[in-house]
Amino acid sequence: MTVLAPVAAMAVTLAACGPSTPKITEFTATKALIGSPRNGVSITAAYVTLVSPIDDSIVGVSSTEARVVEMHEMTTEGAMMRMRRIDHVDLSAGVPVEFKSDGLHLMVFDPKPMAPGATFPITFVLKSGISKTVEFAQAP
Ligand SMILES: [Cu+2]
Repeated sequence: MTVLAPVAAMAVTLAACGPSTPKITEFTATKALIGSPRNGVSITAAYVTLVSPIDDSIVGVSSTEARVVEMHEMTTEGAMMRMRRIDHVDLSAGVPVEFKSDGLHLMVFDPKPMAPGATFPITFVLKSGISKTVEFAQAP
């Protein structure tokens, strides 16, 4: 009976090394959320936290489900909040970069309608050549 325990432990170890384990050169994405566009509104914002294992730079964002996706930066000038489009975002190895409502964010233009509970794909292209599609959940 005692031989069963090591076998079970090995099965758990193997499961942890399964195909879902990210490659070392891939960035990780957490807290990926997109706002649901309201009726008649053709723009929405998306937020995510990215961590790259290497120094890299985001040089492109796009979605098969939207006409255009842009990276924007929010700045405060006096009492005015302004946002401007930026063409790249640098990633330092291991340092989280947050796209959030009061800083860097993603603007999604003309998104296709989202079914309830469906995720929304946004593809990030990095300077290193890595590209990855992140599935964004609909914000509550
Ligand atoms: Cu914006």
